[in-house]
Amino acid sequence: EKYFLLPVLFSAPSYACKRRTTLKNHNTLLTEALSILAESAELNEDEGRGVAFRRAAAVLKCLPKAVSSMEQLRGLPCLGDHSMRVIKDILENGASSEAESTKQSERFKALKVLTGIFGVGAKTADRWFREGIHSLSQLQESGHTLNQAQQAGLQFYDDINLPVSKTEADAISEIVEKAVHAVLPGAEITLTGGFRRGKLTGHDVDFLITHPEEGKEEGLMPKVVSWLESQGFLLYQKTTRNSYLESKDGPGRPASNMDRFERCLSIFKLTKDRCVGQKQGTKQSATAVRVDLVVSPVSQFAFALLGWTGSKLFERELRRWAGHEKAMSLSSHALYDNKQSRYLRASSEEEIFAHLGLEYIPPTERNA
Ligand code: DCP
Ligand code: MG
Repeated sequence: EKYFLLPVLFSAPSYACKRRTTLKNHNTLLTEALSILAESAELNEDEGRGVAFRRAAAVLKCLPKAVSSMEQLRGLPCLGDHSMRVIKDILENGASSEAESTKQSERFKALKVLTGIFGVGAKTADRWFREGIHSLSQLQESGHTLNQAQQAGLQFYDDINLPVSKTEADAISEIVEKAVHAVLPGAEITLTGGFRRGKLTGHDVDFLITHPEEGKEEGLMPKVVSWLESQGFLLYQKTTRNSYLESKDGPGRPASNMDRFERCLSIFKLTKDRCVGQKQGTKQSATAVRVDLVVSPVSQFAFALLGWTGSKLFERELRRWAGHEKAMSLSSHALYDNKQSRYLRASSEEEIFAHLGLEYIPPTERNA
């Protein structure tokens, strides 16, 4: 008698918002290569190609085991010809030649360095690159006038490009709570973004602030910012006011995924006690940390929380599901049912998933 080992066949729903994606990734070699190609596409402002690689990487992230052969992938969604070639290359040769050459290309390296400056996006980086600016020193010598954000981005470049740890995020949380409670007792602060999904590091720290009494949150941000400034916690900040009511988004067309909350993009100064050894005692050192503060009225809080928890792909897929499968428009402010021509209220993330006809996925499983 002969026994044949059948390969484990994988399957997964094609919408990332229907999958449970924890931080345990059994296919990092594959997903890292696909992420490089996604990043490169995004830096080249090829959004479609970027999303295709992100979707492919996300499908592999949710698999319960490492992929060992191409046959196992039959039947998996979101894996296009290009992604399949990349995966095949890695399974056969241990690495993707395309991802490797991308990583080493002058353009990719330069665009990474330049977009590493807070306030510099793909467009600006590409323009500078074509002018022959490939490094920070070349940028400084170029005599380009930088805006305030970019100047701060350059000044704190090294700190900002270091990952933020959970410990640092917790320290920032304490400061933000102190600031918010000093100016509005009863206000509530929630850590969102990657840290809410259980990540141990992030590129920034994201907070959502609200007050249980609707309207009490109005005018909060400038007060919080003043308090933080007076205590010397801010190295940079730019506040944009709430523009939801005057926006043209309206029913059926909150197409833009940019939300319109009162938002503060900032750079915090975080001082930490660093043990330098028993003899020398403790020394104080400081680091710069990117922090995003968002204020939401409590009536929109559940939508804001869902929208700011991510991951970016999970959010995109939620909106795609809502629009394509349910004829609904989901934003970080509201959910509109196009068939019933009305807004659907929700006071928790669970209710929003239910409105969308989706099984509830907790934050730690939204790491698509
Ligand atoms: N987001 C949004 N609109 C924006 C910016 C962000 O809806 N204009 C959402 C999507 C993100 C989440 O907020 O998932 C947080 O944004 P980040 O860029 O900070 O992403 P993460 O926190 O997931 O990643 P990181 O850990 O690198 O900070
Ligand atoms: Mg974040």
